[in-house]
Amino acid sequence: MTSIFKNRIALLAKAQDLLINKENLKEEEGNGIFERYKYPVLTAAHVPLTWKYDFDPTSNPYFMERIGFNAVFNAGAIKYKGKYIMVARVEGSDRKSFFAVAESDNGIDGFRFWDYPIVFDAYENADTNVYDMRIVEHEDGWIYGLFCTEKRDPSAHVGDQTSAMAQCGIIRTKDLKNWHRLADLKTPSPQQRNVVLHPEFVDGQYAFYTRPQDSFIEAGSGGGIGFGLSKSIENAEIDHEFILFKKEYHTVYEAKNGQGPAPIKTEKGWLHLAHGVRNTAAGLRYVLYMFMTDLNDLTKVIHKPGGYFIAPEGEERVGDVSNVAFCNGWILDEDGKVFIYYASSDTRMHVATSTLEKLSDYVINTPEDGLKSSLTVDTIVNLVNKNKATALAETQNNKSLTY
Ligand code: BGC
Ligand code: BMA
Repeated sequence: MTSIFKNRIALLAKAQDLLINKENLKEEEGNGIFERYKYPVLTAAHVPLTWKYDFDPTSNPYFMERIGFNAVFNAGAIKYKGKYIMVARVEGSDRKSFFAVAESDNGIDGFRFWDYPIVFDAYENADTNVYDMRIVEHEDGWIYGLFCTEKRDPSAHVGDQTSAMAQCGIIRTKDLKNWHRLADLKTPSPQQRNVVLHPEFVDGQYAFYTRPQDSFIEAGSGGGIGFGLSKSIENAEIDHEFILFKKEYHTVYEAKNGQGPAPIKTEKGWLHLAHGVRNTAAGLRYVLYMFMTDLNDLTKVIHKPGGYFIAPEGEERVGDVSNVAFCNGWILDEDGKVFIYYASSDTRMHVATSTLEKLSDYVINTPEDGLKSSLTVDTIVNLVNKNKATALAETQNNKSLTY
């Protein structure tokens, strides 16, 4: 064994250990709605060395990297056996992505990948790439993973290597280790991305949030977050899609939008986290926004705070696909704390923390988007007037106390 070999193993193992064991720090100055943390929680640097290096000195005397990893992002999340689990999208340097489980004891640091990435069968041998898994513990007793399966558009002409088809793949498990592939979801729309399973049965059927799209990139005429029911999950098929949250002119979801993780049930309604996209001269900008739907009618939006909830900030703005915040995983703890796992710029994972109570307050009491500058100004003026009245009442109160 050469000394290069030994030194490199020691160096790399130590650096990774330091990274994984680094304590994460809450950023103090927030907006009162959620807290950000100083360090990303999962990155390409967290990928186990055994996935990258051949540890045999005879076949790898220089201890060279044999398999490269580009990014770790867009993770689904679940609390399982007391551990905070992310099912991350890991992307190799070959641009293929796949899924891998990472776990932590406290949800904000110490995330470590399991020994192997998730292995499951290709459905009819059709996926070229898979990404963005939503993990849902369904009331039928299974844990489901819904993800986007992508392949080249078979009708694309020979020179066109970018036209593609996106659909929803479905796998399920009981232990997060053994996964079984079911048939891909069928819907009336030509393509699908961001499909999410609702955790409860609706009228005895499986319920899905969908995102119909006319072509691979454009949401097109059907644009918005859709909803549909299927009698079966083994051969899931939605006959009718209802658009519950449309994209809208001059909002943060002008170009497209999509459901994030599965919604969380609260006393007041189902709490949703979604992404909204607008097109700019510098490309697409992805931000996160929230809304709430009715407990008895899942297609009815009852609260719709204006603007974004989380937008990429500081170093989050830069990465492989810059100016992107994306979220497909969150965890609700028994004590009401919520861990929001969001990715920045298709590169790394972060966590933001809040509580169910604070998020409900945010969704219910944030003014709606009036869809016009003048109405935005009216909302500000109303708030300033209210604050003046509060201040006046306070002074009068203090005065009467001193008499
Ligand atoms: C990428 C996704 C992206 C999609 C649309 C896919 O090829 O893997 O990350 O969302 O294209 O741009
Ligand atoms: C999409 C998503 C994500 C990605 C985003 C920005 O359409 O499905 O995979 O984060 O584009 O590239």
